[in-house]
Amino acid sequence: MDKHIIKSANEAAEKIIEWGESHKIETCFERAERLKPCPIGASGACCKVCHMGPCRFVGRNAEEEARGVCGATLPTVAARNMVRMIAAGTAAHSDHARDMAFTLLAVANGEAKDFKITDVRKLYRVAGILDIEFEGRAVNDVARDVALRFLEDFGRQKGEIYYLRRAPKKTQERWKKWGIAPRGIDREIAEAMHRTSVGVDHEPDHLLTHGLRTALADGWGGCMIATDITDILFGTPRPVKAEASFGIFKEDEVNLVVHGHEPSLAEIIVDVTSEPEMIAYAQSKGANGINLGGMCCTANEVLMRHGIPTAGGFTNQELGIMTGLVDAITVDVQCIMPAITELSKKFHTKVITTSEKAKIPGAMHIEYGEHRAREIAREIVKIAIDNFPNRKTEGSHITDKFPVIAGFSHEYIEYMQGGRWRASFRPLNDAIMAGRIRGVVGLAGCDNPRVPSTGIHRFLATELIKNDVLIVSTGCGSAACGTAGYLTPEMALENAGPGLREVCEAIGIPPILHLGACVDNSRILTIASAMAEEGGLSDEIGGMPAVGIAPEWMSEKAIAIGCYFAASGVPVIFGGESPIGASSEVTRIMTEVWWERFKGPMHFEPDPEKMLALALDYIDRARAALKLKKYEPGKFGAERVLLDMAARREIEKASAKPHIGIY
Ligand code: NFS
Repeated sequence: MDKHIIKSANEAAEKIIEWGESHKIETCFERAERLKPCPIGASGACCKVCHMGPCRFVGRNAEEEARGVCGATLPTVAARNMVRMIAAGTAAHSDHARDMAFTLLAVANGEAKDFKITDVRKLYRVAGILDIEFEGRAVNDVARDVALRFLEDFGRQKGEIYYLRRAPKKTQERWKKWGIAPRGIDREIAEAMHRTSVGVDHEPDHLLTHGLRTALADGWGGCMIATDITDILFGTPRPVKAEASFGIFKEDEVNLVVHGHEPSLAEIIVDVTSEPEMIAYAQSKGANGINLGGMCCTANEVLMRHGIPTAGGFTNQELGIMTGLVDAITVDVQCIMPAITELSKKFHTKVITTSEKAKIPGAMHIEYGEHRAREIAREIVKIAIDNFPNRKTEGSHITDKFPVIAGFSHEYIEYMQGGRWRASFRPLNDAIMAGRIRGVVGLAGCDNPRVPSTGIHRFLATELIKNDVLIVSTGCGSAACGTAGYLTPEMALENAGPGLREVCEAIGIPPILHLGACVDNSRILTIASAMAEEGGLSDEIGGMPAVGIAPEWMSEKAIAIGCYFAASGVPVIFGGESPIGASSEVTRIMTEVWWERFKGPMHFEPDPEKMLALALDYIDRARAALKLKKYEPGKFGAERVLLDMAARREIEKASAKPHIGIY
């Protein structure tokens, strides 16, 4: 390629891509350039659920006239494709959650000696929600009951998954009315696959309604279970300082990267890298220490709980290896580019797969099992150390890195608004009511090489906070912000609108709150439910001045997440060309019909400016419907005084009655 095309909005990433081009090293950016998406499949107009096809629905009147060999119409096919994406995304999160439930069970049964229950308070809180007696009982007995109850959610055939009860009553009523309360997680996924197989469900709305039921099993099932068990086992996050971008890799230390999604092995690796014997071993090989870094959602998990630095999100995984500084990278499941094994051969990096579910040709495989977690972690760390002397000098060494504040669990967000004894969402609701905060946006989902990667996240992040919108971010949305230096309180001073800035300064928080991994989008559901319960805004999730945006999504998991937000009542905007764009009927159902039924339409909008305008419009329309003060920058209504830390400590000292909250 003679002319370099901007492929990432991140300057450090761009430097590595350019270096790669000059060394004839290919990345997802070149592949995206070369492989144009098939326009038929990309818009949902290709059916390949049987072997009479694939049938392609093309032509000017395809929506009305085109038929597959079986007679299926384009809206049926587009709806089926969408439902299959939801099912796959739900399966991914929920299988992750299942493994977390088995780990919790193994810990409770004393079969995973390297782990313990770290957050007993959270265990009790969860037990309380699940109607499990916890007072006066041994912690492991409670944990066993919690794990077994969660496991019931996967195989239940009738009834409802437990956590639906955490949603506001009115939201639950809507789910019942439209028949989308999920019964069991596995059942909904299996039924989605059944209904979308050849010759079964053909009515687009009927199909998509089951899609929403499956998505709710993801949000209020798989994702929420994964979040809660991870907090119970490894601790509920609270603010922590760390660093992001490629400059986190150290020239004089062993660099080991944890990449993927399941947090258990990564947790033990964090521990093992600080064992004195391991450090001494690294020194014996000429390194000054062991430096652990993260990628994608495993990065978010260990960043949130331990301040382990992140090299970034999805599109950074190849670029990280191209620094030439990564001695080993462990991967488990989800969002791992198989390209990294070929790429690693050009460097000295060892790629290690660890999940029994996932192998990659060309990688070493060391299978993880929770019963011997530490032993496996030590084996992996040793491989990285042994590989340190093989490090070649080539590579695109980058020094850029940015400070990051992460660790905003929903429990901490509650705590920061009133302290341990008065934790609540009152100040946030009040700030929204008074117009200091215009609304809340969940900025989530992947980064994508088909756009200047991370660029739309960055654009929306800056524009939204300028417009006094508080951002809660997760997954690679957080990584995109973190590697751009946006996850700091200073960001509020420099860029936030006057109202949001005041709130951030009073509480001492950044205007973009990093909530964790993609499964932690469940924290946003919990926050929205708490805001509804607090009063003064909407009494259900629907109707809140809140929007979910995944501007650079690429994964089926993102689709499942978007749909569970929509079904819960949050308007959702996804970037890129619409994967159901070929059917105006399916587009109408997902926007107009879902809006009427759930107050949660789902849009696909490739233009970043239009995404921003649409999000602000939803927020302003929700404010008007709630009869809140019209948003005007710098002009606020009356509200309570926000408490700063000192005032909160005074109240805590004076208060005799503990709040039942977790902190
Ligand atoms: Ni989410 Fe995490 Fe990133 Fe997208 Fe992949 S890492 S689970 S799917 S790419 S945000």
